[in-house]
Amino acid sequence: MPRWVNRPEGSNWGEFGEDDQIGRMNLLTPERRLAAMTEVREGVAFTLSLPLNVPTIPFAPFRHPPRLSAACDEEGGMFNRRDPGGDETTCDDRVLLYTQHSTQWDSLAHRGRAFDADGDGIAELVYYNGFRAGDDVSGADGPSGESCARALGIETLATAGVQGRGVMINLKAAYGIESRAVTRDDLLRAMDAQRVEVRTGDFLLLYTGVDRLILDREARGDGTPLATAGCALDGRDEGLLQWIIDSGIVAICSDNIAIEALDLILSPEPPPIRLPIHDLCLFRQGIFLGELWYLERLAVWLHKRERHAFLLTAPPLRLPGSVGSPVTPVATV
Ligand code: UVW
Repeated sequence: MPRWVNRPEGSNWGEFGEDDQIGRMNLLTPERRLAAMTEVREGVAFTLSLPLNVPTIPFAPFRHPPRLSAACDEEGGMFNRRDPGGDETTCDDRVLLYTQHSTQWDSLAHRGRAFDADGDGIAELVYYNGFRAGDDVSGADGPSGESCARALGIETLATAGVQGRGVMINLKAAYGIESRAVTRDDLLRAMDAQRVEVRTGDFLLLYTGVDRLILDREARGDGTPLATAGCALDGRDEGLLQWIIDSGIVAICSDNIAIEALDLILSPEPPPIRLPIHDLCLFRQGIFLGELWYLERLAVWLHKRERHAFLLTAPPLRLPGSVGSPVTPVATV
């Protein structure tokens, strides 16, 4: 039995099964993965993550750089001393990690909304495919310290084999680094100019140039308003939402903070749906979002060669119950 009687308009709930937890990632078939391998022509690899310890981004002041420290042994002592009676030594460490501080994946447990899934006139908080806040996504520490998603956690992505065809649209080359909410027409114009072909099963990467602003921010010390810099998708454009639905893409990733323009959430009177791209992708369609990726070097390399496709390998941590994960993606061209 599905977990819902009503499903939201524009959603694909149930289409991959009533218990499905990976959404559009189901479209990444063995055949499509094989086809992605043909995009590797030179064997050059690009690491697409920022350092995990970039300074706190002002828009998300509750997410902090990792706090790394030495692990203790059973007696509470530190490692890195000579083994008793031997010549060897060991060093271990531990980390307090905000999973969505730097380069990251959002799982489908990251954003849901109030919706009358039962058809009883009462809007409850639900996530993709009707999984419930509380029962399925607790938002609290579990008894053994595990948090926070009993369903839809990032391990569902980790075990889905995150490797396929990546395709980049270079929005910085098309529109510069000024703040711009990118509509469907803007996107299609850029794709046309760059001869980008998006296929079912693709990971869509949007390069905006915000990664460089993040990396240079401390050196410049100029308080660059990262939340509104560069291009970001315009979630108010219904045509763009429909394009995402029709495209067959399995994920959208970008070097900016949130993939989408943040005008609504930053406005003095925000509407009920403040992050419409998150709503469409994570809640209605099961399309994964990758934020704060480091795309600059790959974008420059592709642009020079008038290429746009590559093999992308980007598994998150297999951390059961986590709603997000750091990731160190690799693009091979
Ligand atoms: C924002 O910060 C708006 O996005 P996310 O929570 O997905 O990182």
